[in-house]
Amino acid sequence: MTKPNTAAAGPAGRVVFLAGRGNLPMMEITTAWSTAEIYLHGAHVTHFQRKGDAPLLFLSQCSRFENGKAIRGGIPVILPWFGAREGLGQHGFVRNAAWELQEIASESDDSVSVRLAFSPGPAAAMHPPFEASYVVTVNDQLELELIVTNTSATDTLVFENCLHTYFFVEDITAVSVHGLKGAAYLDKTANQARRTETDDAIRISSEVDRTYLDAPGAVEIEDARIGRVIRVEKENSASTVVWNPWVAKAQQMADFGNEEYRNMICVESGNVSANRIELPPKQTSRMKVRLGSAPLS
Ligand code: TA6
Repeated sequence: MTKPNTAAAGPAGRVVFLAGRGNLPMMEITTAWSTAEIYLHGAHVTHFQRKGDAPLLFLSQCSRFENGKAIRGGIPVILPWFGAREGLGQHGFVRNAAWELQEIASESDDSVSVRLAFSPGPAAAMHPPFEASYVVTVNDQLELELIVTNTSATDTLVFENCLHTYFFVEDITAVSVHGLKGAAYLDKTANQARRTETDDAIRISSEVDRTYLDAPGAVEIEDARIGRVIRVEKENSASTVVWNPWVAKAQQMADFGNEEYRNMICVESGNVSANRIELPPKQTSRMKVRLGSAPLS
């Protein structure tokens, strides 16, 4: 294991520490298959790209990179709640906070793993006590594991988690999302109306903001323009959220370009709403997400 704050060079994997956008500390990871970028701010993965492939993740050209603000794009880590909370920030507080680098492992197969830990600050003080760590493993895929421990000796920790992944697409009108047929979902564009997915292939031609519940299965994003299929595999994630802001919402977001809705789709993996987690005292919850891509056959 390499101590933090040094460039790690494994058999072929490499981690370099840089001052990223907004001068925020970030790690640039190179493997035989791919490159990735992770900011300590929010433990935010902002880039993953397999050699010869288009970037897997979307990152807004208008994103802010400043403490206390969420980065727009990449993979926001959402904890300990999803969505709005009266008088509190949306999507919890860990995505706006600095995480600590705990260790870097460069495996013999050229994978590079980075483990980060959430260091509770003032924002966490008003919330029941928990510890969180996040392991990002980079090879020809991107594997993410979000680990939450209830540090209370007496109380159950009720929380939501979500890896709010923004995927890059060439043209949203040539994209379809597969794997959610038959799942119940809450439609945020219709005041959280409860509906059932009837389509094998979900296509986007207006704002879509759906929380699919009891949906633990893999989801695929087919991009006909790039000619690739992105596969999202999950362990211990019962919810999938599909979001594209479309025109009006895109214009309302200061940290998102008016036309950028054409080049992104969020397919988010977590445990939200009725799938929230109730974690007994001193217990640990682990959620794993694996992101890969292949040519569209
Ligand atoms: O995951 C979908 C969603 O909840 C949308 O409703 C929209 O609010 C999006 O998250 C982005 O939220 P943010 O707080 O990052 O602007």
